[in-house]
Amino acid sequence: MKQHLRDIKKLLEEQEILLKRKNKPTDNTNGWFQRYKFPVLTAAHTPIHWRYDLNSFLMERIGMNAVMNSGAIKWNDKYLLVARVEGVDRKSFFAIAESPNGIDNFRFWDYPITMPDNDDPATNIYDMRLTSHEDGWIYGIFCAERFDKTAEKGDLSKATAAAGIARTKNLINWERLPDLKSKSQQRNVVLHPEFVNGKYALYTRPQDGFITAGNGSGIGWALVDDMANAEIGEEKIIDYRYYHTIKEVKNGEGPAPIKTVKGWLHLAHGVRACAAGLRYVLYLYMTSLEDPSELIAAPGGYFMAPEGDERVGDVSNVLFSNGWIVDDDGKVFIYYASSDTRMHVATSTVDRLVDYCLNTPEDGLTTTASVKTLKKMIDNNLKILGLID
Ligand code: M1P
Repeated sequence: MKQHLRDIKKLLEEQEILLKRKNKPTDNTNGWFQRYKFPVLTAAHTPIHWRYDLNSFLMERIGMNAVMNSGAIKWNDKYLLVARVEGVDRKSFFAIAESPNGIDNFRFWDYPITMPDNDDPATNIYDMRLTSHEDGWIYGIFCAERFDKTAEKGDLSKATAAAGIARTKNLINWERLPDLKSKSQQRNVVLHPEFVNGKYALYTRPQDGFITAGNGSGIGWALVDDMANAEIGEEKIIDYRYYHTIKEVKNGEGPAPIKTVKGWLHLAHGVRACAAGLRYVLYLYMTSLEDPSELIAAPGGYFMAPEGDERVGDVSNVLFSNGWIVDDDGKVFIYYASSDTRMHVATSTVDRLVDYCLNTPEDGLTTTASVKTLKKMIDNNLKILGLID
C-alpha cells in the first residue's frame, strides 16, 4: 500500500477510537441528573472527509472549531443531535450526528444539512430547536444573524438576530420559511409542540439589541396563525428576569418543553454578569397543561452550572442547552454544550425533574428569604434524624 493511503488509514483508525469510546457516568451526582465523563461531540468528531484534503499533503484544509448548541430528536430508534458546527471561519452550520444509545458512539452523517436561504440571506445560522409538531411537520427554529445596516461606518460588529424557521419530514430536505416577524430582535425562539387555541405557540426572547435583552424582560409567549407567515402580535412574558438571580441579565428557552402529567417541563438558560464576564447556567421551570403560558413551578437557582473542564472554552463559563430527548420509560437525555466548544450529555428521569421543579423552593430574592427557606429544611431534616423534636 502506498504511504499516502497508509496515512489516510491511520487518520481514520485514530478517529474510530474516539468515535467508539464508551462513555461512563461520573462518580458524583446530586440526585437531579447524572453527568457523563466524556463529551459526546467535539470538533474532533467531525468526519475526516470534511476536514482533510485527502488528495494532497493530507493537511486539514477546512478546519472545524467547535461543535455545540445542538437540537435533539429520537428518530428511527436512534438519538439524533442537530449540532451547531462552527468552522474555523466562524460560520456555523447544522449537521446531524446519531447514536444508538444517546450517550456515546455519536457519528456525523456524511454531509451537513443544506439549509436553503430565504429572501434575506443570513450571514450565520445557529442553535436549532427542533419541535415535532402535531401538524405532522418537524420544525427547526434557529437564530439567523445578519449585519446591521444601520451600523456606523467602520463598525463591523453590529448585528441583528431574527428567528429563522424551516421544516422537514425526513431531516434531510428542509423547507425554509420566512423568518419570524417581530417588533424586536429575537433569539432562542422555540415552537410549542401542540396547537393552543388552534394556533401555533412560540416561546420567544425579545431583545433590544443583538446581545442585550434590554427591555425584553424574560422568556415570552406569542400565538401565531401560520408558520409559513409567522408574525408576533401580542407577546407576553411568562418567565421574568429578576435582580440578583441567575437570570438577571438574560434568559432563554432551551429545547421544546416535555409534556408530563403534572405540567409542561421546561429547560432554559439564565445569564448573569460578573468580573469574569457573563456566566450561563441552566435552570428548569414548569407551566400548566391547561394554559402552557402559566408558570406553575420555578425552583430557585440553577439546575446545572459549568463544572471542571466545562468551564473553559471559546466562550468560557457557559452552559447552553437546546436539546433533550425523553424515552418511553421516562428517561431523559439532556444534551448541553460547555463554553461554546463541545457537547455533553446528562441523564435524568421525568419523575425526578418534575419532583425537582415542584418541591424545590423558589428564589425568595433576598438573603433573609434564602436563610428562612434553608432553616425550614434544616428543621425538617434534624427532626427526621431525631436530633430535635
Ligand atoms: O455565548 C453564549 C451564548 O450566547 C448567545 O445566547 P443568548 O442569546 O442567550 O445570549 C448565543 O449566541 C448562544 O449561541 C451562545 O452559546
